[in-house]
Amino acid sequence: MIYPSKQIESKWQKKWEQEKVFQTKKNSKKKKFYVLEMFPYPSALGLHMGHALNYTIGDIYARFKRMRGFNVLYPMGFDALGLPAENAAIKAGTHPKSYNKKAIDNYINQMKDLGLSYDWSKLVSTLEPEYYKWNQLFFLKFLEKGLAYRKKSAVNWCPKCNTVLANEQVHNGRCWRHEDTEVEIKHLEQWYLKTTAYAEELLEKIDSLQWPESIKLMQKNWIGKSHGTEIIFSINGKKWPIFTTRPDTIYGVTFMVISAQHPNLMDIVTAEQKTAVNKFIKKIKSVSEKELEDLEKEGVFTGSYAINPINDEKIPVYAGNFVLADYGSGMVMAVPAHDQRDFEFAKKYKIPIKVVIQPELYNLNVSKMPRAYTGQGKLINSEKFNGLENKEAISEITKYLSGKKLAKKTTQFKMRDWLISRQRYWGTPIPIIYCEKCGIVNVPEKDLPVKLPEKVKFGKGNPLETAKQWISVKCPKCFSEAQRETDTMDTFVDSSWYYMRYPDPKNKKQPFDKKIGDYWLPVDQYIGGVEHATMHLLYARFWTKALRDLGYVDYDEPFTCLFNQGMLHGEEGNKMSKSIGNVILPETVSKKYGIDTARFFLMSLASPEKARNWDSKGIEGSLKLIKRIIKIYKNVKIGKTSPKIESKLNKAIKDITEEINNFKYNLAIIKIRNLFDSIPTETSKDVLEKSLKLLHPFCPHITEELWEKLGNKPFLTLQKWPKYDEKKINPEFEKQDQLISKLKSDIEQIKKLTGKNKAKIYVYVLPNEFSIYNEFPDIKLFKVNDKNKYDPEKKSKKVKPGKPGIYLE
Ligand code: ANZ
Ligand code: ZN
Ligand code: ZN
Repeated sequence: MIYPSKQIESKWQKKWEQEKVFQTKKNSKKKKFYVLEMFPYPSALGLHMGHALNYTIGDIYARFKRMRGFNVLYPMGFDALGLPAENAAIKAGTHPKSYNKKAIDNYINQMKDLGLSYDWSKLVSTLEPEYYKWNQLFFLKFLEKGLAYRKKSAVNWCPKCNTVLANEQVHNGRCWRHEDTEVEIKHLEQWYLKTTAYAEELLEKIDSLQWPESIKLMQKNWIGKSHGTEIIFSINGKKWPIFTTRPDTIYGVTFMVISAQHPNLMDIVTAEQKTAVNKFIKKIKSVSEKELEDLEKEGVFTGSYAINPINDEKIPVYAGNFVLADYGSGMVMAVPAHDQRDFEFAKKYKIPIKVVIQPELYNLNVSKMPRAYTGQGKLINSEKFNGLENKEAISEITKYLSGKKLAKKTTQFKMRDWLISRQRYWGTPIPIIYCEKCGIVNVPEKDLPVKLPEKVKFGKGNPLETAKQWISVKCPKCFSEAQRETDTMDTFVDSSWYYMRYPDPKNKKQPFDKKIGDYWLPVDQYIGGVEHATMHLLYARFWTKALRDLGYVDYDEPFTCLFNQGMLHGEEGNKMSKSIGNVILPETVSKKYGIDTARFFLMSLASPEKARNWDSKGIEGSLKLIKRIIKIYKNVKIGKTSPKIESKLNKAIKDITEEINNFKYNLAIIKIRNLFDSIPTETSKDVLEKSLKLLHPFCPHITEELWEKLGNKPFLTLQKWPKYDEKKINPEFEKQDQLISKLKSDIEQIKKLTGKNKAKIYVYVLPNEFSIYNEFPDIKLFKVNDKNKYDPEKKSKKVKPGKPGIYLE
């Protein structure tokens, strides 16, 4: 038996629940604080220790903020729609709904066992029609505002997911869920949300967020604002604008490339080239912007020529695989001497290369160039612009062409609109009806929610297409027979606003009450993994701005502060996974050590943002400490306090407060250990109580128990966080303390190096330092001038102030 952990844990979990301790109060005078972890999608596998780590990080923060006097909202919910659930259900031979409900119940029980202080009355589960109804309402509102639309274009298709994907969900040409699966291109008519309408604001406001710099940078790059010039070339008498960031190279253009996926490509393909172009289009795959660098550049001549507006030169136009159809105008002016992609293309198809930028220190020789020259220099072969520094030439040439109405300055964004159609069952039905007479008709708001039909056939294609009764519906406009849209919404729609629903989760009339929403939001502290940098976090920011402009919310950004927790890996350093067999389950650990021990241990392993490996031996150390604390509180004599422990306690309060606030939990843990280790056999109730409060966020159950044992009424978790008194902190004690920790770690070090784990330890100190080390446990202490000391290796000879000698035998 370790200590009666199970008994203590269930006792306090029950009490917290019965007395609704964690329910957020209405009309509180306290300042609000909203702590949130990214909600999970429920899986039958349940939570493993990695999840426990994530939620414990949030729970510690929520408990801390509550004790610090904030009105805390700390809710939990489930991202229950979506493909993983659908696939898992198919595999398990059950319906996604029952599969999910079961998984959710299990998650809730597991979360309660972890001692997480959620306000369960705020639970949100996205599979409920009462939730996804509002997805549908927002969609209709977006349609009205022009923020949702339907278009046909080349889209990314994952053959494993059997559905299209958004750009953000394609990572290096592969599906974000299937790293081994290359996406394919299909030309489909799909629903989009106009995220690009907010590109400028999404970019601009990043700087105002207290997020990790790396995530901010990823978002900036994803949005990808580029300043450049639009220059008009003409092809067969028609105007064709192109986007370039390098108008200074315009005299070096020796060919043009139009995207092979360009919707108007065929307009410029001549009769002779049609067969060749068609063959080429069939052959190539679409690529994402990131891959363009590595791609083998390929193309085919269209048969047409473009006229360069600067000198009326006639240049061939190719269709190519390395030009994106939906960036700029989908066509580029190619300058092989100064652009690597163009260079590779020119070499392959033996197109002339013309140098127009000369570096300062040497001359470029076209026939010997191993690659494009992309650096700075002076213009050559550029008529009246010769001799200009190329940076100057950018604006000079833009100005010159602008004067002739052949160019203008513009900006371009890399970000694309969000493709939200999915050809899958387990999602929010898109509230649209297709009528032969009226065309595309919105489902009237009063008919929402459009509920998912329960009876469908899973197997090939979109299961919703098998729900014939559900599909056929009367047109709301003309009442003739019509058909429902069978695409469902991307699940990232659900997670784009779930955090707005938590404060008012049962509202039947609206997605949420505006007043309640504006009180609680934005989320003050959001906690989650980095994998959502350009998916969820971008979509949620878009959603917030769109809802603001629709009058639903008053704030601009959903998540003020963001914390990215590190991953917990298996003992051997691999990602926890069932197939490797290295999954650590909280139930197992908790049975063996108690959940407080596990929580304490997880936090001591590393700084919360760092990755860490599970360590089945290390946890013993945490258990020892918990048991020691229990023993201290059992045996302690309540009486006088001493200046030494007061100093220690006040310093600990000061440091730990700061450290928890900054997510330096591992540092706080070191101080906590230290504090409990120095509690003397007799001390004041105040010292004992304050120390418990500092430990509470990490070990909530055992601290409640000891709080009660001290003769207090529950609940410790509702007590005020202790304040420190600077005057009581004595630097002299602090220094002594450091010396003792130093000695402790030195001894550990020597034990490690010599492998002498159970050795007797002899320590030699200067006479005036004797009293500092006097209470150090389990050592034999000598003054260096002690004639009778045992010192076979003469370790006492090297002793210096603050540096004791150590001998292990
Ligand atoms: C001529 C040129 C010469 C270019 C040179 C670059 C270097 P960013 O900074 O990413 O915006 N470009 C334009 N539209 C494109 C498309 N749809 N697909 C692929 N590439 C495209 O890059 C802008 C540059 O990317 C543009 O400037 C254009 O090539 C190319 F020495 O024009 B440049
Ligand atoms: Zn996939
Ligand atoms: Zn109709």
